[in-house]
Amino acid sequence: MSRYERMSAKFFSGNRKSFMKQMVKGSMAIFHSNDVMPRSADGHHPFRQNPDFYYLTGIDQEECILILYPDAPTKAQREILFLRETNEMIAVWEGAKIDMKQGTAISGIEHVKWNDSFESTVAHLSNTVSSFYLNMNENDRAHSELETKDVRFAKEMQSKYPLHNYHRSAPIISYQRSIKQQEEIDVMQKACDITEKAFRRVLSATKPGMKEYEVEAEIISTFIKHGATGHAYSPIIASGANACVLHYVANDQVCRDGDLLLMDFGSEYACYASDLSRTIPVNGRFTERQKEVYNACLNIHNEAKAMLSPGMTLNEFNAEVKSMMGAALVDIKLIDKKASKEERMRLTQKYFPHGTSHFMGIDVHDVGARYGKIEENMCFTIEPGIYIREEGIGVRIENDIIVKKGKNIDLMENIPITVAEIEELMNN
Ligand SMILES: [Mn+2]
Repeated sequence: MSRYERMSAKFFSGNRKSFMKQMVKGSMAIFHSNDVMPRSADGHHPFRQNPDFYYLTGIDQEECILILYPDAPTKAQREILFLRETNEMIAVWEGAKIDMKQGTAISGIEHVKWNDSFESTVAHLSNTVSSFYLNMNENDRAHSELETKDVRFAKEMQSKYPLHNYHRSAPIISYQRSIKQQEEIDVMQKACDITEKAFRRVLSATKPGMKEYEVEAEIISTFIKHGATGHAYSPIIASGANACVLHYVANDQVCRDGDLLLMDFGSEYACYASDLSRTIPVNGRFTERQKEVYNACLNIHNEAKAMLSPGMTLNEFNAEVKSMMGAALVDIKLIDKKASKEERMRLTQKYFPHGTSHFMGIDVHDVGARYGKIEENMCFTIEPGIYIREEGIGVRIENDIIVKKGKNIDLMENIPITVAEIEELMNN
């Protein structure tokens, strides 16, 4: 059972095949499910599958393991999936887990075993391989005190098999995941469409005097109603000057008449993210100044969207948008025309202190090479913002884009974005 329409076993098989093609001879790769993260007492946080494990298997369940061994002695040992067996206790408290037949149907892996035979299987095959590929979260923005399943496992393997060679899976699979296939684009489109529904709901529900969390409630209710797992990340619902706090997630203030409301939220569907930012007037009408700032940001958004293309690096692209923003900030009188180049850069950074784009996919800040060249079918957000603390104005406008050699695909092109569209929908 699954809340979402499953992706095809063919997709997951293809991902494994591509990965195996890049392994060195005589090696075995091992991937794990994520830990179930403890909360407090006997509670735990909602389970979130390891993105690489999901990408290779489609199995959205804890305590599962994958072995890839392309030149194994027998065909049955080339791909082995280990699942958590349902016992009487699990059946009563949690319900049935994925069984072997379902495991094959979901992943396309013929050879499925229970996870209690994993260690003996590795021991049995270990003397036929010279190296292991192990996985780790190598996201360059990650920082955590916690030791993940992958790190614990790597230490365990290295102490058990100290004479084998070890390779990192992350560089291979990160690159694979950064190039989106049609089936992934379809799923992300679905996530974006659910996000659109929530935004339209917000446009008709928002009124002066509402609490920010009441707006948040409209969003999550729409997400769940349409089959999303929930939020792809903590939603930001920031009215007035709160919008100038980039990661504001308290969402507990009153939306006041005359203020803008900046929202950054996205549904997660079938383990894939969407990521939207919109800024609307709480009372349904932008003031002249708000309109001026909003349209400056929207122009940059549109120009950046058209400019993003294969061949440039993400850093080059971000730098280019920054300089476009510098000019826009002169137009809306936040930077003096005669300011020196250094002064202009300093002030641009003050009013637009973040990058324009990040990779998106299974994770909202997805894997991808910051210093590599942008390629066709990579997915990025485009999210310029202008934050004027002294005026209590913060604007960010964000869509999700698939890079194409010709015109890019905007997965959010149907989501209202102009001043006229937003005002009309808020007032009818
Ligand atoms: Mn984003």
